[in-house]
Amino acid sequence: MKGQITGLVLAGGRALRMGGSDKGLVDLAGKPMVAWVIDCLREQVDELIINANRNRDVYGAMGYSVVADRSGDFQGPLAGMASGMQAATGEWLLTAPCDSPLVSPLLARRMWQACDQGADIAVAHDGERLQPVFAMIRCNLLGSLQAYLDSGGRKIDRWYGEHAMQTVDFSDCPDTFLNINEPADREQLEARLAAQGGGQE
Ligand SMILES: Nc1nc2c(ncn2[C@@H]2O[C@H](COP(=O)(O)OP(=O)(O)OP(=O)(O)O)[C@@H](O)[C@H]2O)c(=O)[nH]1
Ligand SMILES: [Mg+2]
Repeated sequence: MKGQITGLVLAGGRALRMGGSDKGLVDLAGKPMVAWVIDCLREQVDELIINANRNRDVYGAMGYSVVADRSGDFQGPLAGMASGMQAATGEWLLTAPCDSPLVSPLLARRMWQACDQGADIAVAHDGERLQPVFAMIRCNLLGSLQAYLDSGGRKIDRWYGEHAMQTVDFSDCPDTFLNINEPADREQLEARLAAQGGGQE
C-alpha cells in the first residue's frame, strides 16, 4: 500500500448553491474549507493533489500540486478525477470533495481493504446511499474514464458500474458525508464547532 495512494481533493465545481464562490476557499471556522479536507487526508495518503478550476495560484500556495479539468466547461467531478489520475504518481487515487470538512481518518484504510480484495473502484456508502465522490480508483482506468467523458458520459455511478466496483460501508462515520452546499450549511457547522469548543483542530 505504501507509496501507492494519491489523494485528490475535488474543488473544481461551480458552487452555484454557494452563490458561485470558489467553495474550497470559503472560510470555515478560521481556515478555508479545502484546508479542512487536506488536514483529514494528508496523513492517509502518500501524495496529495488539489483539483481546482479557479484561483489556482491560491490553491498552489497551500503546498500541493494543483490540476485543472482538461476542458473548461465543468463536466462534473469525473473530469476532476481524470485529471487527478493523469497527474498521480500513485497506483490508486483516493478522492474526497472540498466541501466535506470532517472526513474520517479511516477513509483510506477501509477503501484500501476493498481494493486489496480485487476491486478496481471502491466507493463509500453511508448506509443509505452511495457517496460517489468518496472513492478509491485504480489509476490505470484513466483511458476508460477519458473515453467515457469524450462520449458525453457524466454520471459517476454509471462509469463506476462498468468496472469491478465494491461499496465500502461508512455508516458508522456520518460526519464524513456532512456536506456544505449552501451558506446555511456552513453556518450550522460553524455553530456546532464553536459549541464543541474549537474551530481549527
Ligand atoms: N473538477 C470538477 N469538480 C466538480 C465539478 N462539478 C462539481 N465538482 C466537485 O464535485 C463535488 C460535489 O459537487 P457539489 O457539492 O455539487 O459542488 P458544486 O458542483 O461545486 O456546487 P453546486 O454548483 O452548488 O452543485 C465537489 O467537490 C465539487 O468541487 C466539475 O465540473 N469539475
Ligand atoms: Mg456538495
